[in-house]
Order: sequence, then C-alpha cells, then structure tokens
Amino acid sequence: MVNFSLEGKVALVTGASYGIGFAIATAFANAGATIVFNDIKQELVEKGIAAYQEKGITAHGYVCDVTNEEQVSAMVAQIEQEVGVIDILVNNAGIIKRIPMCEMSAAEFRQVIDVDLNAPFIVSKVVIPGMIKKGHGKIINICSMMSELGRETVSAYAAAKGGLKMLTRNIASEYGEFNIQCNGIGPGYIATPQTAPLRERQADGSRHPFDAFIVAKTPAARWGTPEDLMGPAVFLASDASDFVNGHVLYVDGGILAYIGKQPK
Ligand code: NAP
Ligand code: GCO
Repeated sequence: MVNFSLEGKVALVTGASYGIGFAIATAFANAGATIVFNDIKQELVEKGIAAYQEKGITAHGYVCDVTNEEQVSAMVAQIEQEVGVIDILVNNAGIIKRIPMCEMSAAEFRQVIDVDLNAPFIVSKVVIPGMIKKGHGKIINICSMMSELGRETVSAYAAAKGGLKMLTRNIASEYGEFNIQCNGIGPGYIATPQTAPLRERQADGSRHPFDAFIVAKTPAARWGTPEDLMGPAVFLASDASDFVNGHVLYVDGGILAYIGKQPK
C-alpha cells in the first residue's frame, strides 16, 4: 500500500511562522508529524505557535537565525532533547532583494546568498548526522522558478536558488546511501508577504503590471497559494517518495512548460 502517513515523524520547517513554511508544516501535522519550526524573531515564533494552535496543532517553536552555525547547532541539540531526532527537514526560510544588479552592493548580494543558500547548507549539515543514525531522513529544499530562470532585479536570489538546486542534487548524491532523500520544491508565483509588492494595486486601483504578467504567464491563469504546496510536500516527506532523490518538483501551475501567449 502507498504510505503517505507521517505518523511518528519529527519535522523541522525553517522560517515557518507564516507563508509557505506554515502551510507545509500544517500539512505535515495533518499527516501525523510532530512539528518544529523556527524564526529569527521571538515575536514571530509566538505568533506562529498561536496560529498553529488555532488549527489544533501543538507546534514547537524556537528562535534561531538559520545563517548562524552556532545557533543552528544549539537549536538542533535542543530539539533532539525536547522533541526527538529530526526525520524531516524543510529548508524554507528565505529572503529576496529586488535591486538591479549594478545598483546592488556586495553586502546585499551576500546577505541573500547567506539566507537562501548558506543556511540550507548549515542546517542540513547539522541535521544529517542524526538522520544517518536513525537510518532514514528526508530533506526538502524550497527552490524557486529562479532555480531555472532569470529576470530583472533578482540576481542574488537567482544565484542562490540555482545553487540550492545543485546543493539538493549533491546532498542526494552524497547521502543517498544512508537512506536520505533530498529533493527540492520549486514553487511558482505564490501569494505570500514575500510577493505582496508584486501584487499591490496601483494608485488608480488597477492591477500591478507584474500581477497581470504572471497570470498571463501561468497556464493555470492564477497565482499559487501556500496550500498548493501541501500535497507535494507531504509526498516528498513520506515513504511514498523513498526512491525519488535529487529531484526538483516544480509546483508552478505550468509556468516552466509554457512559452507564453502569442501576440494577437
Ligand atoms: P516569506 O513570506 O517572506 O517567509 C519567509 C520566512 O523566513 C519568514 O518567516 C522569515 O522571517 C523567515 N526568515 C528569513 N530569514 C530568516 C533567518 N535568517 N532565520 C530564520 N528565519 C528567517 O516567504 P514565503 O513566500 O513564504 O517563502 C518561503 C520560501 O519559499 C522562501 O525560501 C522563498 O524564497 C521561497 N519561494 C517563495 C515563492 C513565492 O512566490 N512566495 C516562490 C518560490 C519560492 P521574517 O519575517 O522575520 O523575515
Ligand atoms: C520575484 C519573485 C520570485 C518568487 C519565486 C518564484 O521577484 O521574481 O519574488 O522570485 O518569489 O521565487 O518562484
């Protein structure tokens, strides 16, 4: 029988007090997992715990900056003691800076690389030894359309998410023999606070040109929602995907398959 259950599993989803991470953690809890999440701010951890509670989920929240190796090691040790060894890790925490490349400082570029690429490396390397001891593990890296495509103003983000796709393949290559599967999810354009500026109404009440552009570029003809990522995440976290490794599952309403509307 196909097993999508996460009963008895401990799942850490980084940056999951709201947005995509929150939806993925909620789906995991509904599939039976115990949820652990972190955020960089105490206030957001508290808000997150309350939001999970509203859904009937008891989530364990920790304050931790995922770019800080010491903080990550301390958090993972604490999770192992207080909740259990992590079976499922979702590297979800991420930031974007939309700045034309020639106007971007090296410090700004590094900051994006730090959160979106270095942090998944740091958290994975701290979590993998426990998975090896346990004899299994699932790592899901939240990639992007920008793991495949470029566009104006997102050079650092695209470099980081392209790198994250390759880190995904490398973790799969290096730790597959320990029954660890590392896959990516590449969300399309999803309505969350991160993309809110791209959907803001114009002064005259009309839609943001980028909003209209994305809807036209998406065969599904809409923005995605965090809930669209729930099923794919549960699949990649469950035994049902035990022979799927090093893959990026694009959940994009068809954007990557589509050349775009022909001009009238
Ligand atoms: P979001 O709404 O901005 O949420 C990201 C979360 O990560 C926030 O809770 C944020 O906390 C946290 N975070 C940022 N830096 C952190 C750090 N150093 N340590 C710990 N937590 C940190 O983003 P989202 O749209 O849900 O995106 C989640 C992931 O999906 C990101 O990796 C993003 O790049 C990716 N993604 C998003 C889309 C989309 O269309 N929305 C599409 C493809 C991929 P603060 O609020 O405190 O900053
Ligand atoms: C942007 C967007 C994207 C999305 C997402 C696409 O400015 O182009 O923010 O990068 O967030 O990652 O998959």
